[in-house]
Amino acid sequence: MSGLPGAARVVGRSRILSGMSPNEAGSVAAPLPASERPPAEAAVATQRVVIVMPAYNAAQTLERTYQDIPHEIIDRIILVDDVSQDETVDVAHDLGLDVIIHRQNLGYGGNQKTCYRAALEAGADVVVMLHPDYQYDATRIPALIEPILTGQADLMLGSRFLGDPLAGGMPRYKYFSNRFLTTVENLVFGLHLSEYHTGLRAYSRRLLETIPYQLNSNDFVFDQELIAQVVAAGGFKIGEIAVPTRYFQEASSVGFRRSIVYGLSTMRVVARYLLHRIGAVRSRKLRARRPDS
Ligand SMILES: Nc1nc2c(ncn2[C@@H]2O[C@H](COP(=O)(O)OP(=O)(O)OP(=O)(O)O)[C@@H](O)[C@H]2O)c(=O)[nH]1
Ligand SMILES: [Mg+2]
Repeated sequence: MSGLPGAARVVGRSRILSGMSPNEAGSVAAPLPASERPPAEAAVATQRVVIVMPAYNAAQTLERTYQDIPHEIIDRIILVDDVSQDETVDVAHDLGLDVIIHRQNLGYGGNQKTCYRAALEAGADVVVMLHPDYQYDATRIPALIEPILTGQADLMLGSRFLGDPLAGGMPRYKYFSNRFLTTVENLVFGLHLSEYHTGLRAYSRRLLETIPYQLNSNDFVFDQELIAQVVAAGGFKIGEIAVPTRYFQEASSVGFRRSIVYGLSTMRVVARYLLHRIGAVRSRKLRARRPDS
């Protein structure tokens, strides 16, 4: 399958192996003023980086997540609240975030639709999607977005499976089901990613403007549908970097039952992609093409 003409290329393997030290990733040197930088570097520095956080009951973890963000390279942080039952909105306001509040609970995918629309409206060149539950290390954001800023990638994933997910507390059933789904998705999509199920991702503006993510599910499978769309569109480059795994009480609401539903939904996405590729059942969601591909 890897020879499929439309398949996206995986880039960034070398940086994948560049270690996961949060300190190293967090200590990005202060940038020179734009006027003193070489043209390519200045072009990178003028790009707008927007972080979006799809939030649901994140009051306990939001501030910690926020504190790890490398603010010197971020233009804006947008939090979309999906009718949380706790003080998420108050905490977000106290932190000075841009807050959008849903009138009714739409779910994780529905929340991301609002996130990306708002980020594009805010003029983002690069959009980082970060879960506000402190499960993903925000100090890794500079390494995550660099390949997009320099035009080497359109989609970057923060992968826990380039490290040791079990040591970070990932439940064994999630570990094995993630491995299984990732193997199947790699086979069908023709990629060599180490995981597809991470809550730390970054997208180029060009990608978000091309992919009709508005057509996707409002549930957790949204993330998998989006990757299938990116692969189907052809020509977009996908990369990954290592991020540590962190599991703790407030960082995980998806239990065994919901994981089963998620796994089955992911298999359906893969099957739909296959049927679309062989021309048996064309899917509207998978029809978009990268403009210049
Ligand atoms: N909008 C919305 N977001 C939700 C909902 N449930 C969870 N989320 C958000 O989706 C993100 C992922 O959900 P989690 O409960 O953290 O999933 P998880 O158990 O960590 O998933 P694993 O990493 O596979 O263990 C979190 O940042 C939540 O804020 C929901 O009903 N609506
Ligand atoms: Mg979580």
